[in-house]
Order: sequence, then C-alpha cells, then structure tokens
Amino acid sequence: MFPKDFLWGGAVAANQCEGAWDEDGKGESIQDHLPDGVKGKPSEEVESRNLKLKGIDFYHRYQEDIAMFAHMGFKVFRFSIAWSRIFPRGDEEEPNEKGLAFYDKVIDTCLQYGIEPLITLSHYETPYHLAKVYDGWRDRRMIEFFARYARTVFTRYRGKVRLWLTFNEINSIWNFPLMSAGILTPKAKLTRQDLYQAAHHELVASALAVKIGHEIDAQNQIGCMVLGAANYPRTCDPADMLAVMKENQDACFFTDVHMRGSYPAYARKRMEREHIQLQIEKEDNEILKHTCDFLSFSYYMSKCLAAEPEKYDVTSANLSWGVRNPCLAQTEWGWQIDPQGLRYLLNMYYERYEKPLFIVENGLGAKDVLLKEAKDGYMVEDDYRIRYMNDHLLQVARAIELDGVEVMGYTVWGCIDLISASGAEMKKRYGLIYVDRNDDGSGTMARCRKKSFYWYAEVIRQNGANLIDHPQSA
Ligand code: BGP
Repeated sequence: MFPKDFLWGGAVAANQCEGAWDEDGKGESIQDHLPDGVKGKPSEEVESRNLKLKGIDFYHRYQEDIAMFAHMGFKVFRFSIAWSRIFPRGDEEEPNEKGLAFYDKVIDTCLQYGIEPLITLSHYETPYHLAKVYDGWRDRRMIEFFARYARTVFTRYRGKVRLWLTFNEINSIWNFPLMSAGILTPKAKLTRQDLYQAAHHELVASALAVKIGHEIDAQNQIGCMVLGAANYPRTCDPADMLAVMKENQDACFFTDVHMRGSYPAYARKRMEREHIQLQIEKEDNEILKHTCDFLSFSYYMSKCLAAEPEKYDVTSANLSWGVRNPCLAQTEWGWQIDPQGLRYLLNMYYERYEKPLFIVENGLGAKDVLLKEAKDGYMVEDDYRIRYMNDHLLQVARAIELDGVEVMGYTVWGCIDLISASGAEMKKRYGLIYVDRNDDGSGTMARCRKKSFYWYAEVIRQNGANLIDHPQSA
C-alpha cells in the first residue's frame, strides 16, 4: 500500500504555535499585527488580544510536544522558521544568534527521536519591518533579503536538515497579498500588475533558494508549496469547464514556474492581454531554471466553478471561495469535505510534472469537546477527525497503488491544536493533541491526547494497513 519509507508526520507553523513573539531578540512579524487573522485589518500596534503572541507556547514546550509526536511514531515533523527570529527586521546583514540557537534545539530534539525535520522557510510570517518599509514582495530587494536568510539557515542546519519548502501556499498571494506576501497596501488598491510583479519576485527568490540550498548541500531536497484544491465544473456546460480551466491555470501558474523553470504560455498570454509588463532582470530567467525537487501542497477541500457563479450558493473555502457542490458535506467552517478530490489532485500534479509529491497539510478543523474524565487514555473522542483522515489517506493509497503517483509523505495539519490562520481563533482545532487554551486567552496550555492520537499512531505503525474502506470513500 504505502511505500516502506513513507514519511508519516504532522505540520505546524511558527506564528501559529511558538508564541514568545518578542523573546530572545525576535522582531515583529506581520502576524503580530493581524489579531483577527487573514480577514481582519492589520493593527498599527501589537495588540495583547492577539492569540498568536503566546500561541500554544511551543517555544518553551517543544521538548514535551516533540516527545508526544515521537510517541505517535512520526517520521517527519514539518515546522517553519520564523524569519524575524533570525533577521528581526529582515534587512540587516547579521543574523540573531539566539534565534538560530532555538531552532538548533528543535532540530536536535527531532533528530534524537529519529524524526526528520521538514522546514518551511516562509509561512505567512514576513518580518513586519519588510512589510512596512518595502511593502513586502512588491520590492525587488526582498529577493536579496530572502536569499541571505535562506543561505544562513541552510548553512547553519547543514547535515541535519535535508527537506525544505520555500514559501507556504505561494499562490494565496492573489487573494491575500498581506498574509501571503507581506504587502501592506490594501488589496483594493493593488493592480494586477502589482500582484504579478510581487509574484515574480517571490518566484525568483524561491528558485534562488533552491540554487543556494543545492550548492550548500547536494543532499538538500527543496520543494515548492501551494494551496491545492480540486476544482470541478458545477454543470456539464462547457462554459463551466472553461471556468475550471482558468482557475487551474491560476493555481498551476506557480507550480509550472517552480517545476518547469519558466513562465507557461497561458500566463504570458494573459499578461499580454491585461497589459502587464513584468520587470524581469536579465539573470532572472537563468535563476528560474533551478527547479524544485518535489512539489508539496495543502489539501482541505474541493470547490465548483461556473461561468455564471451568481446562480449558485457559494462556499467559503480555505483562503479562497467557489460554488458549492451539492454532493459534498462540509465542516463546521463550511469547507467541503472531499477525500476523492485528493486522489484527483495528486493525479493532476503527477501527470503534469512526474516529480515526487508531498501532502504537507490536510486535516479537520472542528470544535472539540473535552470529556469529563479520561477514557482509554484520551480526553477527546474525535471520531469525526479519524474518519476524515482515514478517508483522505485511503485516497492517497489509491493514488499510489492504482495510479502510480509518487508520494513522499503526509503531514497532518495542526498535529497539535494551534491558532488558526484565517480566523486567528483557538476553537477551530485540528490537533491529535488537545491544548488547554481558549479564544478569550484563558487556559493552562496543558496538553492531552485525543482519540485520534492513538488511531494515527496505529496507522503509522501498520504503515496504513489498518485504514478502513468506508463505502462512501470508494
Ligand atoms: C493553510 C495554512 C495553515 C493553516 C491551514 C488551516 O492555508 O497554510 O497555516 O492554518 O490552512 O487553515 P485555518 O487555520 O484558517 O483553519
């Protein structure tokens, strides 16, 4: 079913779990100014109500947390480095030693348990100074700052870390330029030209990081990361299918450049049509040729597209939106649940690039209820989460077994409860480990296991052999 060396694990991001927002020389990141998540306005000041400032205190509890991941049998742990811990402002020449030392400890703890670190260089946490002074990735100088940061961490963790991702969900720049690309100018004031130019800078920076990473250590495997969603036509009207094609082009724009090393024809044509003239320096096209070793993506849902979307109900989605699919159930946050969409997406990417794929985020955000007393060692009976993961993993197995897709691994999102990205809330929980923290800031931060903790441990132990084929997931 799953290959013997399949990388089972979990994923988090620094700004959603570390806390310690101003400790040991860390600079402010844009997340310290987004108390309401992606949909709220940025605050001028850092407001104490922002749950991310303390997160789930991973900064001080990483040992206990990684030990729990080890109990589940994790082979890999995906986390991000907070850029502003290493370069507090982002544009200085010298790194902050205390920030580097923190990740030494996290990495060493993982290695001690035989867990391989998978590090995201930039997960929605651009240093605030870069947003304020340079308007984030709109400014070409960001390439140089990012390259310096990447070089610093590749060098420091050389020989210990082999798996890297450049930008988390790089394609979310279209909808959320601030969180995704550190652009403080309000979205309404940005032109398509602005967004494409910023995307170009990020793409060059990403390819440059691949180049630098390979030069520093030939063992490094560096992937891109996109927000993946399966897109379906709402009806069999060919016009709906063309709406899907356009959406897929927007989504694959980033993977095409990352995996093929140049701008695809449809993107060049679209820019021409929209009178977008990218400023491309002469070295850029050479740099872009440094393609990624693998493609990674998040997968939470699918959506429908239609030529006339106003005729249908809409569905709020993971940082995007679309037309609702009447065939699918949805989560409490209105994300449509579609395990088969994951098999479809794996096939789409693999057919397109024939390079290894890594599912680095997938999971269920739900309102968990604590039991009054422990039952068989757990405090939350989250059968719904087990069912969600089971059904998705079964489709991964089918993609591997029946379709021949090469999948490197699977890291469940928010393996431990953390602050959500879109709503900056705690009550939307993804973890297999419960954290005692609430939206009003109360809670002891104590950790306890959910039923899914034991279930996932068994899945890993049996390398997926215990997954159940429910009739609906066939
Ligand atoms: C992805 C982000 C993550 C994460 C996840 C779930 O888009 O990469 O950071 O949070 O979505 O989203 P949310 O936390 O909004 O439920």
